[in-house]
Parts: sequence; structure tokens; C-alpha cells
Amino acid sequence: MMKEKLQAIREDAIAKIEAAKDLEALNEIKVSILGKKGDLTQVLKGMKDVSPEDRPKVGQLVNDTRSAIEERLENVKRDIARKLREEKMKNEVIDVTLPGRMQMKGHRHPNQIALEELERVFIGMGYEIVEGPEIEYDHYNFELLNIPANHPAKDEQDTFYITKDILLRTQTSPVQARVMETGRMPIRILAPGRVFRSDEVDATHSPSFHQVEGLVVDKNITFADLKGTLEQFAREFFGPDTKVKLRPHHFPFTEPSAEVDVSCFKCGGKGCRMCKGSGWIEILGCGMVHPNVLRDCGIDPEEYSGFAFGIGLERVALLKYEIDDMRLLYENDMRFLKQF
Ligand code: 2NM
Repeated sequence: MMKEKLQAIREDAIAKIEAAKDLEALNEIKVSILGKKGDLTQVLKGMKDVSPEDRPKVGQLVNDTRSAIEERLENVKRDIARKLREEKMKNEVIDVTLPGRMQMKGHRHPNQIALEELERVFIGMGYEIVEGPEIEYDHYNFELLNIPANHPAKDEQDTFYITKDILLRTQTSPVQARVMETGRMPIRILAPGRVFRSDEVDATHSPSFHQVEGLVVDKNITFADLKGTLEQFAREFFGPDTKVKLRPHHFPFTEPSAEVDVSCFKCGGKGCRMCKGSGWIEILGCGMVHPNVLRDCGIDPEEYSGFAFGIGLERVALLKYEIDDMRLLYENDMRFLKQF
């Protein structure tokens, strides 16, 4: 009785499985036979009516039927999947002659290119690159640099204060003050980094820009060393025929102080749009480190002397690439940045 029923289920199942056209149909068949309310499961429920001595045999028969159906299900499923894949491949034509997709590649920002070029020149002269905090104490940013409490640079209109004593550095000189304070001699360092001044944004100003400051301190350092260094720098950075001109100036942290022009690298000094007809381009500020600065940083100004200079990184980058507006350096417009 059971045996015939199982045989019938098996034959019916296999016929249905062979006729299935897709995976959904196959799944429906599976549920209708092996599922909770499926044909085979119904038969199992009748097991309680089978005599105990026949049960093992009938049980074995049910299991065999189940495996046979499962095996057939798997085989047909595999066949259908393979057919589907073959059909898909036939329809998918790959045009190997199509051009490849453009890869977006990042590259250095004009500021970074100018910085690495500056660093290369000064590393070549034996300088060490040092960095320091962008948030500074008034002590390092102003006091140690001979900038007294009543100096206009300390005005809240020019400097971003966090507290009365803590501020965003307005120059990278505090990095140099920190190095001088260690007392390790001699000093030959370049301090590049971000600085902050409360300026309105325009073509040549931004509240956050970058400076590269240099400092040399040793015995017998003279103004001639400063001048020679600047000449070497100008020739390496702007070209071998570049001339250097110093004009007297004033900085609180240096004495004497000077502003430095280089002969126009565009017209060679004849006068053009680049140098506004003058033949010269202002490039940096410099001077001999003020004795007060040396003394306050713990260096004996009778024994040691030094020179320092400060270069505006954006200014150099704008000149190098003949860009006429500093704001372009910060907007990160890919159409602009791609050009460098
Ligand atoms: C400048 C111009 C002149 C300068 C001075 C110092 C220090 F820390 F040694 F006193 N560092 N940098 C300096 C001197 C910076 O920027 C236009």
C-alpha cells in the first residue's frame, strides 16, 4: 500500500521536475512534494498506521524516495542555471575596441609643488625642515620675538585669539623660537607651515596662508652670509641669471631688516606686466636676528649671531605659475588644479 503510494509520488515528482521550465517552477514543485504540506510529508504522517515490524523498511523506502527526488531536483536546477548562463553570455557582446575609462589621478597642489621646490633648495644648503603647532602661546608667537604688548600686530583685528594667552600663530617664527630655546647649536632650519591672520579675502590675502621661514644661528654669522644665502636661493629657484636687491625695512624680530626683490624672471629686468614695469619682484623679508630675540630664547648674543627670513608660500606659487588670484589656490576647482 505504502510502497505503491511512494512509487506514484516518485514518478509524479520526476515527471513534473523534468517538465519544469525555470527555477521558480522548480521551487514550487519542491515545496509541493517535500514541503511541510507536501505529498511526501503527508505519507510520513501515515507511518503511525504501519505495523512496527514493517516500519524500518517503509522508513527506508521514504528516505530513498526523498533522496531520489532531491537528486533529480538538483540536477535539473543545475541544467537550468547553465542554460540561463549560456543564453546570457550569448546576448552579452563585449566590444574590446571601446576606449578605456578615464582614471582620475590625484596630484600635488601648486602650493605643495612650490613648497617641495623651496625645501629642495634649502636642504641642498644643509637646512633641516622643522614643524610646530598651529595653535601657539602668545609667549612664543610674540613675546620671545621682541613684539611688545602694545605692538599693532597683536591687535585683535590682526590676530585670532583663543584665550588671552593662546592664539593661532601669525607666522612660523614661534617654531624657530622653540628650536633656539633648546640651546642646541648651531641652528640651520626651515620652518614651513600654515599661519593665520584676520585678513579680508581678496586676490592677495587670506585669513589662512602658508609661510616658509628660515633661521641660521652660529658663531660669526654676518649679513654677508644672509646675502649669499639669498643669492644662492634666488639663482636655484628662479634661474641662474637672477639678481637680488635688498631694501631697508623694519621687523621687530630682526635688526637690521630688509625686504628682498629678485630681478623679474619673466622679462629679465627690462620691465613687463609680471613685474609691473619695474623689472623687480618682491619675494621675501629678512634680517639679522635681534639680540633681544636671541637673549630671550637663551642664546648669548655676544657669542652667537644669526639671520632669518620669511617667504610667503602662496606668493611664490602664484608667481611661479603666473596665477593672478590667490583664491584660486583654495577653491579646489579641478578644472584649475588639473593644469599644474
Ligand atoms: C620674516 C622676516 C624677517 C624671522 C625671524 C625669525 C626668528 F624666529 F628667528 F626670530 N624667524 N623668522 C623673520 C625675519 C621672518 O618674515 C617676513
